[in-house]
Amino acid sequence: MYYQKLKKFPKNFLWGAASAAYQIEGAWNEDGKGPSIWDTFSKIPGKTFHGTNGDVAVDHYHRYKEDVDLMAKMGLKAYRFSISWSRIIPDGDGEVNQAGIEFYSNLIDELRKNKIEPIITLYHWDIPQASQDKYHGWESREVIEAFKKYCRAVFEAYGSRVRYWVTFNEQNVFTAMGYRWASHPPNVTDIKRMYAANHIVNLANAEAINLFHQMVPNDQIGPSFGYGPAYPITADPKDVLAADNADDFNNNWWLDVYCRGKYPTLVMNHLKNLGVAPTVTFEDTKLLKSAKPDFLGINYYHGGTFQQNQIEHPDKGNQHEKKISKTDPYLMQPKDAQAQTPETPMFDSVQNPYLDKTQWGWEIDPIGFRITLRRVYEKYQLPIMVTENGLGAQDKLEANGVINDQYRIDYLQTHIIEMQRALTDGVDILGYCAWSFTDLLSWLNGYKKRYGFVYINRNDDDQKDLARIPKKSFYWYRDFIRKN
Ligand code: BGP
Repeated sequence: MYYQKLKKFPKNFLWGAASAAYQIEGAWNEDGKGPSIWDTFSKIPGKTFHGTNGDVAVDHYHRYKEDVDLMAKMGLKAYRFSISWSRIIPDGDGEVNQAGIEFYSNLIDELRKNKIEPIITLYHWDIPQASQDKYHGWESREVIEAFKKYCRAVFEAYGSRVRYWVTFNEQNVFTAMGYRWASHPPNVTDIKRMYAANHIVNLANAEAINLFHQMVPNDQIGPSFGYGPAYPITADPKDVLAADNADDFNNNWWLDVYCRGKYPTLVMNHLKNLGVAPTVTFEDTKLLKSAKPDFLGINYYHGGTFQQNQIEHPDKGNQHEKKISKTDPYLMQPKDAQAQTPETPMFDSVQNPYLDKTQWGWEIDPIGFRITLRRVYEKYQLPIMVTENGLGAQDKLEANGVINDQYRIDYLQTHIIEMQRALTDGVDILGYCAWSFTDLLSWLNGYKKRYGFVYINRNDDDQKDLARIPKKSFYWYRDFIRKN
């Protein structure tokens, strides 16, 4: 690559960290909160790692002041968190729960007092159980009105104090995990239902954006997408085509709808041929086209590498090692069950021989981050907010109270440099939220897989004292933010 002097991050760049309600709050049934689908699902035996759940999580609900205090000590400029819908409207579409409104109101005030920009996610996977029961959750159009009612309540309560809003977190992940693999609620394995629910979420996303623009005209809103660049394993045009197909199925299928109000032709045709395409009315298309996000949230962990499918091309033999993981939500083929992925004859997911992996087998690919930012920006021309990026690892609390997570520092540093290269290339980036601020509950990996700058003294079967202990990466990020 030719030599380029790196552009400086702008003064108002939002150096942040992120979290999600179910993964940190706890207090699952306190102060009027109703149960969400995760409260129910995590209690089905065998569904989560060692039966872990978010009943207590890291008790952020009771310790938010201590947590914000640590954020301030770190010099954080932004904090992304999600609102639990069933704390605001416990039964999904009935009365607003004032105690719920108050909790986030206090959190926002605490953040603002410390000059930390709140970034709110409206939906990080936890629809009220009541809406699931009453409307079949995202499978029914009626849920859109309920979602709008919840949005209206929080835009009204916090609109004047919060400038950045995320509609849906990783729609690609929660629909696939929830409806294809049954590894998330609502525990379904039916791709026709998955594509139908996904379409309803698209409509809800568009309605939320339009409502926001009416109610909070000067601030910004957009979805957060779990993006992975698609690489072909070789220069064989058949592999290149496979990677193109994967890109369409894994990325464009959502991003085109968010940014252009239209499903990509190839995937739509394929789904129609398979008889699993969603029903899209004329009115739907009008709505999707009318909603314009102000920015795109990108969650980046890793990409995917693809080869021509072995069923379609048996002559090729199986040269490349297939990728299979039961707990990686970014994998199109987490289980070797072709029946559940009738779309995938168009591509096979394989290991990338050039990349190292995390303890959980996720590829570590900082350059893929630059590729991500450039591809997405060039294609959709929207400012990008990096809403998640980070390393899950088994951290060790040493006898002297130190957590030496140099590997996390290395991970973040290499990714941030690639982000700076993308910025230098010309990508408009608003901020970077590392996943996560404190350690928290990993949906399917319990409390063992840690991401935080702050260690939480608990494990899967023992809540211990939930003490907050800054890791080495905490001080590294603090110094990094100061310098930048
Ligand atoms: C993203 C989610 C986060 C978080 C992260 C790490 O998909 O938006 O909520 O969980 O992935 O995933 P995991 O905990 O499975 O390692």
